[in-house]
Amino acid sequence: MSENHILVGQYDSPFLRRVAVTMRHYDIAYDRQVLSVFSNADQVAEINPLIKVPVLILPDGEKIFDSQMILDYLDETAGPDRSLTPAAGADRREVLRIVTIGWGLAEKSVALSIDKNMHGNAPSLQWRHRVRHQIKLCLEWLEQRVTAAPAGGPWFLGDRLTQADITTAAALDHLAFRHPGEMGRAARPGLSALRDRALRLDAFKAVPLIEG
Ligand SMILES: N[C@@H](CCC(=O)N[C@@H](CS)C(=O)NCC(=O)O)C(=O)O
Repeated sequence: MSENHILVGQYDSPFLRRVAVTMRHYDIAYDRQVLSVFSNADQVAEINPLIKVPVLILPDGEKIFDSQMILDYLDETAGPDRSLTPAAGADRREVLRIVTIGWGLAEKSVALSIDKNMHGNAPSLQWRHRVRHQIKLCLEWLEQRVTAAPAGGPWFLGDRLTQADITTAAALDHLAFRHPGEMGRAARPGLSALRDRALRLDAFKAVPLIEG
């Protein structure tokens, strides 16, 4: 058993990355178990029957699956004064609303990668078209939200950094790296600025998308 938390998975997962950035932000130390869901599938299956990452293993051996469940645990551990998710009310609903779309954007970006890597011989063009359309609509929605931020930002909630910013930046960085053609960078100045700003945070710099 480890004294530290153990984070299972690779930083190129936008789901794992938002968890790792959040742990850095909260100063919660962790060790890594760097496993790929494809090339180390049997080992990941022993940890999570869904063969998915991230998984967080607590110092007492308890496992938490799914990035949103892990964030819930981390917010509780950090406490209400430091939590990146507001405790109640309209701010909480707005952050969770943006997190849901940012998290969904990450899911669609990963789906497009799996499609390109695994369905190359038998692509479903109709399905791919649908995912690309979902990505475009999520980007438009997020751009509108960040442009309407209180006092012009710099974050979704104005001057307060929240999980909405971290999740969205992790999703945008995955999309920009894996599928640059989908970003429409020039047409999304608000999101480009948000991503650039987030990547300059120490917590993000410590968690590079591509390791080594
Ligand atoms: N809802 C999950 C999604 C996690 C997820 O899909 N992770 C990818 C890696 S980026 C994965 O494990 N894929 C393997 C699979 O779905 O079979 C979360 O937010 O943690």
